[in-house]
Amino acid sequence: MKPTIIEEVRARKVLDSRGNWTIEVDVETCGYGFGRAAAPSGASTGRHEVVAFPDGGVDKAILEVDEVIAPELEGRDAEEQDVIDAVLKDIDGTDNFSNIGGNTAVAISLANAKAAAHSLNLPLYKFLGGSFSTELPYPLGNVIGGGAHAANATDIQEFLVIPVGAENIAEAVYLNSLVHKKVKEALSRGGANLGKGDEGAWAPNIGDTEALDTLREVCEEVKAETGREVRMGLDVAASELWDPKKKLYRYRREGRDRDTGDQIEYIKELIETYNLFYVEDPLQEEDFEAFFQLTSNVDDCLVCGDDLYVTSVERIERGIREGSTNAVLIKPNQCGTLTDTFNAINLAKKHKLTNVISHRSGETSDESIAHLGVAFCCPIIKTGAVGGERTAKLNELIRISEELTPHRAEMAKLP
Ligand code: 2PG
Ligand code: MG
Repeated sequence: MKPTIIEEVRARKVLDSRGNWTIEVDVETCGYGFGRAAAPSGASTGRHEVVAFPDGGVDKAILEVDEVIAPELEGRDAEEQDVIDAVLKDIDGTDNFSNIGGNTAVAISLANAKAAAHSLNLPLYKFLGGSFSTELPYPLGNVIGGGAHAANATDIQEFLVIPVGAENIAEAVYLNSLVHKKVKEALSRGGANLGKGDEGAWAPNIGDTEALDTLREVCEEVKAETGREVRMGLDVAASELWDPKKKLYRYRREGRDRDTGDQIEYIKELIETYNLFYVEDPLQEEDFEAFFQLTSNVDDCLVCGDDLYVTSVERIERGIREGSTNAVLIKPNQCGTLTDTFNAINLAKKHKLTNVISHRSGETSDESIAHLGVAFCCPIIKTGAVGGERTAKLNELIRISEELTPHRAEMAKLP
């Protein structure tokens, strides 16, 4: 029998980094292949994401795996990822995974790929990417945050850094953590509180401009000390600020409302003032046109869609037609399967959009996205800067780079 034939699929509930239950799946093959994956979860979820869990929550999802999904998958070939993913869609029978849950699907889909890779004695990135997987993504990590990820902090959800001057992955991940440390020092000098948000970023009781000024100062300090450039970015998570009735972006802490035109001007101004490398979801998730207005008016800045696209091929196609962004955030659990994730990445790549593979705010120590980033040649990985569930991915990239070293372990080319 082929070593990749699935022998057993098991599901259990485990805690995520917010202390909520999530689903973890083990897949075993008859060639002693083993794959384990756990689903993450969002706090600022996009409206068009697939449904994370069915009615009845994680317990119902596990029951579904035991009674319906596992018997259907056992005996099939784990190497045929597209078939496995199609079976999951078939069993679910909806277009948003509301019956079995997108998180159930993504945990099975990833565990399946890992089991197939293991059966063939290959690391996941190599199994998925083959000889194309030779470069490492730059880590994009948030070091200050607020919005839906922390109470009484900034209006903007994430203040991010990317070590564009790093020469290798170890240096890159260290530079982000160095910024994180120095932000703490800078904030305590200024007397700000030092709580943390869901992703380990500092969540001080300060305004957006103060956060940006602090971060700029720290990036300059790091450059002076190490000679390496670290650029800044934002995840505005603008759908969280948007009031659909008033048609205004409401910055509660700042005490200011902005209409769509003001919002575009404001973000443009921030990009120019702070030389931002990256801006995610600067506008609300339904406004493809406003995204276009911004993207077509800025130079040298990645404008990225997260809630806008929710890793959906149809929505990315629309963004391409309308010129909405020049980058796409990729979160496997927004669409539910590895096949759909792969299709979204390929579509974006074909149209010269930059792919950013990403964690969720609620995470586990699952390191799959590090492999997906390398396998699918995403030049950037967004996965926080510190904290066990974040460093699980960052440290995995260091391990992968070691495996690549005899041939090449270069950093990806940034746009
Ligand atoms: C985001 C993410 C991750 P969440 O908005 O990009 O940083 O947050 O998982 O809560 O959607
Ligand atoms: Mg986002």
